[in-house]
Amino acid sequence: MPFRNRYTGLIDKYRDRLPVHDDTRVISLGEGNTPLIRLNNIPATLGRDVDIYVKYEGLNPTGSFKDRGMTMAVTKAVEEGSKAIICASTGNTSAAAAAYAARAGIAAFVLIPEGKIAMGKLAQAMIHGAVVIQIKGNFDAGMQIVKDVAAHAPVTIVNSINPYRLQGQKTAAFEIVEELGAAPDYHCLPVGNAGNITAHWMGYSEYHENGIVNNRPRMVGYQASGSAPFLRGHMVDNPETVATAIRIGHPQSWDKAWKVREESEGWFDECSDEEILAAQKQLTEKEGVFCEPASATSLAGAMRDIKSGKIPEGSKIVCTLTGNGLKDPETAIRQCENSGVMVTVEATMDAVKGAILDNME
Ligand code: AN7
Repeated sequence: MPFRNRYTGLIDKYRDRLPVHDDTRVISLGEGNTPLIRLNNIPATLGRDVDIYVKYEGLNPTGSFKDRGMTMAVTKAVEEGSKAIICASTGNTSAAAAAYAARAGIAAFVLIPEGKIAMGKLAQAMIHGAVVIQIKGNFDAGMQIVKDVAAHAPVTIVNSINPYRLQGQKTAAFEIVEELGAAPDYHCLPVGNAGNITAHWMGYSEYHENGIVNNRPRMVGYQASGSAPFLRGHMVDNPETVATAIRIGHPQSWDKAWKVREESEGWFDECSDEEILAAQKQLTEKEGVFCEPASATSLAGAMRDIKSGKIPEGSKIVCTLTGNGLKDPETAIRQCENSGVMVTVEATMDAVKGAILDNME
């Protein structure tokens, strides 16, 4: 059978590094194994000699990195006999929870901040049949309620405070090491609850301790300026940003992320909404890669730190693009209003020809 090479998800692939048994029923949608794309055009615009790769996590089954953690969390919930899962979410966790619960045949309850989640994510939670509870409050308020209610109802929390989530998410670091043949020099991520940066560090450290690789990257976490508790040094009560996925003021992995910064000799920094949107647009226009605004925070920060020399020439840098651009079509379209890329003309050959000639560079 020369062509038999079926990929069946990250639990199957990394079975001996994950907390599963031989007879565990795996709840999978074929997540993981996402592209690591080397940027061709953006590095030249920075005027620096660096290698930038983007890990396109938006190509997971529900369009974000959350699937890596959710396959583990739901697999373990089912193994432990749970009939329902619950989460608070800025959108992507709810989409993943809804899909994996559907796959497992259990119920999902998701708490989302009213009016503050991207359209694609809301559509996903609803179409997969989750019970969507909109709250008149933000993610942080929802998270507190979820913790309280799970102590009084038969539901399993699948937010990243569930340790199986980070176990699943650490596999992204494994994939990067396997593909590059070593860890990169810098790994940049957008930070909300700081679960993902923590999980990546776990993955790199596990491969390092096992002698699979002899280096580890500096971990760099970028936050949106209006939602940047790691920059303020304390929790933020009214987080705001166009990047609604990371509109989080009370990160759940606070202590863990500070430890990651210290152990990896990395840093945190912030990006304005304008920088985030500009990076999203540059990536789509110059590289053909479409990520959601929150995801572009990693590249926005990295580009600034490369230009300033804080990330030195000769570095190999990985930026995680956490979610797919299709999640948030409204922000994408808003980015292109008044840019002249859409013109409306009569339905005639002449009119269309005119539009082509007018817009040739
Ligand atoms: C696209 O869905 O917290 O630092 O409730 O959706 O691990 O929290 C989303 C987080 C980055 C931040 N990029 O990751 C949720 C949620 C995207 C995200 C983050 C999120 P963490």
